[in-house]
Amino acid sequence: ENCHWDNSRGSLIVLEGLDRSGKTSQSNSLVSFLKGKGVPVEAWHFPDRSTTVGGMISSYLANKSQLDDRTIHLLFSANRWEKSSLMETKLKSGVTLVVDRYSYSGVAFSAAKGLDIQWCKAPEEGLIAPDLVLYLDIPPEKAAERGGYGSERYEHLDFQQKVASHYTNLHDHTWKVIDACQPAEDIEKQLRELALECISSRRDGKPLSR
Ligand code: DGP
Ligand code: NA
Ligand code: NA
Repeated sequence: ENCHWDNSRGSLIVLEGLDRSGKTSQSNSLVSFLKGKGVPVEAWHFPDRSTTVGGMISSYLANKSQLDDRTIHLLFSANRWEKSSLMETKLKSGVTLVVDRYSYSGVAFSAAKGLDIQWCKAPEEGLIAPDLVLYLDIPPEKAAERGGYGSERYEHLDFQQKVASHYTNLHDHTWKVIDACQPAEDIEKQLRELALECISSRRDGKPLSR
């Protein structure tokens, strides 16, 4: 039975995890499920490679350009900022956004290069805060076994191990940690329940926070 989702803002639901944690297929599956329930919802993904800034990020990830660590950090952040007013408009109009990666990726991946964590967090301050972060937890070694990494810059086991250790320091009250080594259907089921619970509780009118 579909619920009535009107009169409430949308939820900002973020999926995080290492490369090859299954995030992208899980977020697509979650969005299809929510659409089927009548929830106004869109799938988003950062980095958004379709913008000018996103093109620079994409070229960097493909090793086609070199940028210093702080420069690329700020570009990833700018890529979230350039979408933030659209994000706000969508959420306020009642659309739930399921976002594959957000500020936590920004901090975990740059901190893995040795950059200071507070410095990494600073440009993220003021972005819209997620209502729910679904962390797909997988040991880096297991992720590496999953058909191997692609050829992008960060897709190496030693780097992913560092990213994993930084992610564990970023958990806050909005996080739910899901064991990503479970069968895909079990993960799907848990994500669906958590997302529906989050969306229903938005009807209490909790405002967006930063
Ligand atoms: P994806 O398109 O989700 O596969 O992400 C591309 C790669 O970029 C992936 O290795 C994760 C990494 N990444 C995503 N967001 C950020 C960010 O904000 N900062 C940094 N340094 N890396 C990021
Ligand atoms: Na990737
Ligand atoms: Na991905």
